[in-house]
Amino acid sequence: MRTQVAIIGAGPAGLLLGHILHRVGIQFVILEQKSREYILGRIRAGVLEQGSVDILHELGLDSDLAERGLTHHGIYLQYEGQRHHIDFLDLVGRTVTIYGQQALVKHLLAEHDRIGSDVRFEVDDVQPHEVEGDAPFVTAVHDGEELRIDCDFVIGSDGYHGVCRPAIPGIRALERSYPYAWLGILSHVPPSTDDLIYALHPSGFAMHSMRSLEVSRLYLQVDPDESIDDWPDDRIWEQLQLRLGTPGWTLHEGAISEKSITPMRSFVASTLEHGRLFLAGDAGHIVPPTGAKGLNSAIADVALLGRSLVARYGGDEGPLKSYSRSALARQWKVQQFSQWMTEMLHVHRESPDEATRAFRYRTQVGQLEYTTGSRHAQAALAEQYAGLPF
Ligand code: RFL
Ligand code: PHB
Repeated sequence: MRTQVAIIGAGPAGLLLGHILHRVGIQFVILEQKSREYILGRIRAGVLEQGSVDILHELGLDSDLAERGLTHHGIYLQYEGQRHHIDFLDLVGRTVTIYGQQALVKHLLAEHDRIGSDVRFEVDDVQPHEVEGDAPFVTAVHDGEELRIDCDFVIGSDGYHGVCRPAIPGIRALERSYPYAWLGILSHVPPSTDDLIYALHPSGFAMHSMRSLEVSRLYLQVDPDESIDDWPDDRIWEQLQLRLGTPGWTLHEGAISEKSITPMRSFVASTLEHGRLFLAGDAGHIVPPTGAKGLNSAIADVALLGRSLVARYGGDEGPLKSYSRSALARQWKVQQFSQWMTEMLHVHRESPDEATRAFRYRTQVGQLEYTTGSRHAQAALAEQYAGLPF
């Protein structure tokens, strides 16, 4: 078969790119390794930058978001048992929206069903070929049959573990891992806070997020080699109470419906382009979740890549030629913000020396005191959290 753009991966990046192309009549096929049920069940990000919300609105993909998304004017930073509000709206005139990635994927997929897009699930052995030339193609196995899709462009929106990045000869990665992980839970209890709380505590980082006015999402810093089996519900709540507690405030507990441990990593590929193959989203870069930037970076990439492909079909090659450079330039700013938030808020236990660990902790408190005490520092945080321009 033949199409114009072969999209590999039906995460938020691939699904959104399909909609951008559909709007201008560019043909595409989306090939996804997992089942529809699997991708609809995946619980991940929860915060949309204002730019992400604006793009979904422009594309007419925000009906569910407008109904169920929760607009937040800021976040709380907590340390030494005190909670400080950072008011994004007041500082930079922007907001963020709490809307689960799971809900976004569900909506994008439902819209693909409505417009009759060719989205194929449970596709195995996907491989891009001849992307250096003018006639690339993708091979795969679907329903026991070998598939060959001839196309103009191949898009690798296949996440961190995908096949497209390794298909680029000589590609390098700049990366670092962190000596801690996040234990995340979903609980059927109304959030105990209006805005998200990010807390530094001597026992480790904790955070209170939400999915709706009925469902809370909470996270705890744990060691990366810990097993979820060592975290019965009672222990999770006890640590959340300890790390998030402030005088006169109550953290409401509820039934836990999901819990998992996620390692933390920063990763940027040296290029997002090889001939007619382009990478977008987690396929090209990963951030630790503390700045809430992974999903938003995927959306920023496809907004740029979509526009660039539209320009290319209109006869202008320029934007596509500069896609990798432009997307990576934005991504490095996002990387430094995510690393900064992560290191400021997590307890660093790796040094064997107690005095070094104590010094590190006190400088983090100093950094938080500066950040919450200076309007300039608050504005810098607000500007980056609410999102750099696309
Ligand atoms: P995805 O979502 O990983 O989708 C890639 C898709 O490609 C498929 N795939 C293949 N398909 C065909 N053939 C192959 N060989 C394939 N290999 C893989 C996969 O099955 C999958 O369906 O990447 P995408 O679209 O780039 O989207 C990126 C986001 O999912 C990710 O950055 C965020 O979830 C990160 N993240 C957060 N980002 C935020 O912006 N705000 C947050 O608050 C936030 N919180 C989080 C997060 C990620 C988390 N985890 C679990 C990693 C919280 C957590 C706990
Ligand atoms: C979430 O709601 O899952 C969430 C919110 C903010 C983050 C990370 C995750 O920084």
